[in-house]
Amino acid sequence: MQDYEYMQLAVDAAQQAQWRPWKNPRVGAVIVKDDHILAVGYHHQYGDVHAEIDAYQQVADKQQLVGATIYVTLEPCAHTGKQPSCATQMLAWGLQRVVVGQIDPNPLVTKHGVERLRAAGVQVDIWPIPVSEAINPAFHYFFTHQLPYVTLKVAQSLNGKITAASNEATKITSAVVDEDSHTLRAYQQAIIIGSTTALVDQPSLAVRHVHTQHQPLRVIIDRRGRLVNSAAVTQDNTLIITENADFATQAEQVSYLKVVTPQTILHLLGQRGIQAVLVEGGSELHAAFVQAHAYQEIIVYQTTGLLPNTGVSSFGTADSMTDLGKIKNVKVIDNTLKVTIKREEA
Ligand code: AOF
Ligand code: ZN
Repeated sequence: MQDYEYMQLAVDAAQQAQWRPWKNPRVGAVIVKDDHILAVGYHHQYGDVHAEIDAYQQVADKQQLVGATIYVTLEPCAHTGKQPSCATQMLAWGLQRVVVGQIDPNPLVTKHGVERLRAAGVQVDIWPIPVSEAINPAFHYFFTHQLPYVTLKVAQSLNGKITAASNEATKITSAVVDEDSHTLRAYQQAIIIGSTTALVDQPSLAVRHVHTQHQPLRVIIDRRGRLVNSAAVTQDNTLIITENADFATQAEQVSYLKVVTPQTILHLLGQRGIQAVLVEGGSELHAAFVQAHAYQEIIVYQTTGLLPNTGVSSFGTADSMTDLGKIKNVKVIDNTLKVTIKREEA
């Protein structure tokens, strides 16, 4: 087999972890000797052993590693975090060659892993295509921009409405679609909603149907302070962002910003180390993020049901969908189209 086939195996292995590595990247590793695969490993879960070590542990006779090649989708780490440094551990294996899918954008690691291996005489080749970014868009975006990667999520009727009327919650998706959107939630560190959605829907914003060890932070945008005295103020794992200074002094989880805009919200969340956020609406909040070009991706669950034409439109308008970006993927889930749109960076 050729290099690219082994690297593809490593990518496939990385993807198996799905949402479980959470804010760690999904990483895969394949160990090869004399054109034989010795092991395939990946980073299973946030806090667990890294991909290289997962593969290493599967090689019964460690002698076989002498002169072997490892294909790994992300640069082996050079720091001690929840796990000891992979690059350092790998030095003892007697590897001949390490093929790295992409340099790690985490400044604790960037190029240090590669340098450590090269300094010990190991041949390190960097893959010409950024392999890891395709698997971990939020991880790479966060470390290159110090801002969260933003996904806007909307479920709409065939005529582009999200509810029958404002101040009314309308359920338009099926249980099967809900399971998919909970998987989407499981990848995030925060979910943002507006105050109207908080008051009308009172969504728990928790990940259900999908097993995860990490619930995303609930972020409620409440510029005026309409949620004073509401249950949200004492709900755990919640952050309320407001321009109302009085409100902000009343509870620890209420943060004051002089001006609340998508940019100031994202800046605040980025400072808290949040890499991936899902903006679940309502339409005013979605419209603000669209206008500010403050998103990387939009997921539209397009159902076949109809809501009254007088209902509330997604993104505040009925006809803006075409300007949102390029459609990258369309999938059918239980009679519903799941459309993935990526914004074209200017
Ligand atoms: C690798 N292989 O499989 C992963 C890496 O706290 P830790 O020890 O888990 O370290 C997390 C950081 O290590 C993470 O931000 C990223 O830079 C790197 N993740 N590195 O060599 C892996 N998951
Ligand atoms: Zn590592």
